[in-house]
Amino acid sequence: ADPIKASIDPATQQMIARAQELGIDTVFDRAEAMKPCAIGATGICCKNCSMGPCRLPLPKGGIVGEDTRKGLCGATPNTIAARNFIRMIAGGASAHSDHGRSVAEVFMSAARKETDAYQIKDTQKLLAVAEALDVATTVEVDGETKARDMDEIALETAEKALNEWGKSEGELLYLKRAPKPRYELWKKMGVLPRNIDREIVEIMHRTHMGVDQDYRNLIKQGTRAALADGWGGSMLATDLQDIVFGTPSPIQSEANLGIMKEDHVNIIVHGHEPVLSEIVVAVAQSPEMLDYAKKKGAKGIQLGGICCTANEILQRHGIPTAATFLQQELAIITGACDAMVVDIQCIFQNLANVAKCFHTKLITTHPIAKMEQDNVIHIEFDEHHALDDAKKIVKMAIDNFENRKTEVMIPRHKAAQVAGFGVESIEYHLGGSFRGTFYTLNDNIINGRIRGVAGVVGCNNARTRHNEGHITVVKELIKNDVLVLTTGCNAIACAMEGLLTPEAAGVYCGPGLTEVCETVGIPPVLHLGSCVDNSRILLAATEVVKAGGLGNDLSDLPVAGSAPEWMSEKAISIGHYFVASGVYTVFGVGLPVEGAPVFQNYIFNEFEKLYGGMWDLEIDPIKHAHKMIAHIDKKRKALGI
Ligand code: BF8
Repeated sequence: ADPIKASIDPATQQMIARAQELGIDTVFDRAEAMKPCAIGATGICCKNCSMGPCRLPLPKGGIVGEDTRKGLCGATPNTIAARNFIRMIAGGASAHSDHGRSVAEVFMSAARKETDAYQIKDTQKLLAVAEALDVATTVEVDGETKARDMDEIALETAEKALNEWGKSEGELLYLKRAPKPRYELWKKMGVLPRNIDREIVEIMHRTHMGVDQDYRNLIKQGTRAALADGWGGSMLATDLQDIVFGTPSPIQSEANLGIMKEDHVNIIVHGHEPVLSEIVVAVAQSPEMLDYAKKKGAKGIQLGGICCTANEILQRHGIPTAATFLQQELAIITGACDAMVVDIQCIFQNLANVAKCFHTKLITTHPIAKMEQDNVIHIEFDEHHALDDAKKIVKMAIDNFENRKTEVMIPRHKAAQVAGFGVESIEYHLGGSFRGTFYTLNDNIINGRIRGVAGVVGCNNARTRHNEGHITVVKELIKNDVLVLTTGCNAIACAMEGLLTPEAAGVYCGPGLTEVCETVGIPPVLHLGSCVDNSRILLAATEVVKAGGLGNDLSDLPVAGSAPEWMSEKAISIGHYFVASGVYTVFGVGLPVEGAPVFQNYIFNEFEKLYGGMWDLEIDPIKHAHKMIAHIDKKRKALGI
């Protein structure tokens, strides 16, 4: 691959060239060598039974007259694309929600006081979550209302939370956190999720050969499962992590491969669940381990994160971000990565092959995510002996410092960032002291200084130039006075580009947004965390509705969503719960619905009439941003502002 064509980031370009010099292939090379299947990429390959795969390509020149394409069973392109689409939602929703379940289990052990490693850190958040889960926070004693014992609240909250995955009747309790008209709409549409696991299982059933054959009914189940992700599994993951690890608040740090240090032991944590990385952070910063590292000839221990683990430990501890999704192999190719510790999701299997060329210890830690290569070490992490596991891992990295064999080459590039935003800190910075929560933000939207708010999120994708879509879309939005909320790998890309600093306002923003950012001292792009933390965007938007003056429902707001470089099934689930929550959502790269025009039209256009939000696809990043701005303007006009 040509390094310049592969990425806009100089550190990445430098490291791709380095990999080539060393004869190591990376995702960028593999993307050139293997082209995607055009039929699969457009959503019209059905491999749900072994009479197929049935491939139904669009005829050259498009459909003329009736669309007669069908699979062996008669499945139409719409049925096939809808089935594939909601199976992606099932994959994504299960990834977020199973992560949430692990956190709920850790929260339960903390509530039961079964572990030394985890405690209840944020009792404020615990009380808020308890309330949302219908857990009493007060008791009546002799006719007097008193605060209920915190341990009791924690225990009951943990039980109620865990119940959300598999309760036998009722509906998800968090749905009522949405604005009332939104909840009522979901009810009317028949899409209120019953429990998290059930909606995912039902997708697998309905998409089995010969079950649901109506694309409208299929996507309805997709909507239910996606809502169970956004307003269920993901939101619970975020909330319970905040309770156990602390709610983030603005914090300074740095981003890009240049955060690694040649004279330090470099430990890279990569994946998604903060359950392990939180403890690794604590252990790596302990005097005992620092002394040990110094004894072994290192100046200290440098921690760095990749993917959403990076976002989690950045938000809560200011640990610098080493890399986006597509740079993961490059972190090892620096020759300075003494250990890479991975848990779940977004981890390349090829890391093991790259690690073989270096001294790097690649450590898997999760029982559901192992690798077949024999140079990979598996240290299974368990919340009941979390500290011992973390010590073992950190010590292994330190012991490995002296084994570096290839010449170290760490790119010098890194950028400063301010991260750690959330509903609470937006309220703090953009709230009003008298008029309640999000008043100042609403006021600035109404007076036009802020034209609207965009959630720009999601992955990198080797099918498009690394970070180019992310950065172009975000810069175009802030130039047009749209405040950006970011998560996931978009947040990392923005950090690497220097967009997560208050100073970026004066450089890249339109006059209105510059004024607001400079007055309150915030960056024009607010980092809200990992991909499960997209739930923070839902709740922030709900606070905006509550603060008044901008309509009664999420679909009334001048907001839009975007994932310019998406690749994962999780992104589809997120996109769909944004859409079903009333948000116009644009994806880049391509969507696996293009081969089924009727289904595509249904979720791109008809959906707006049903949910107020709809999907769109735009590969050109400037046009992509302007479609979002046009939607924001349409909503402003409808509000009369
Ligand atoms: O959950 S943005 S590449 S890291 S999937 Fe993966 Fe995509 Fe990055 Fe986090 Ni989200």
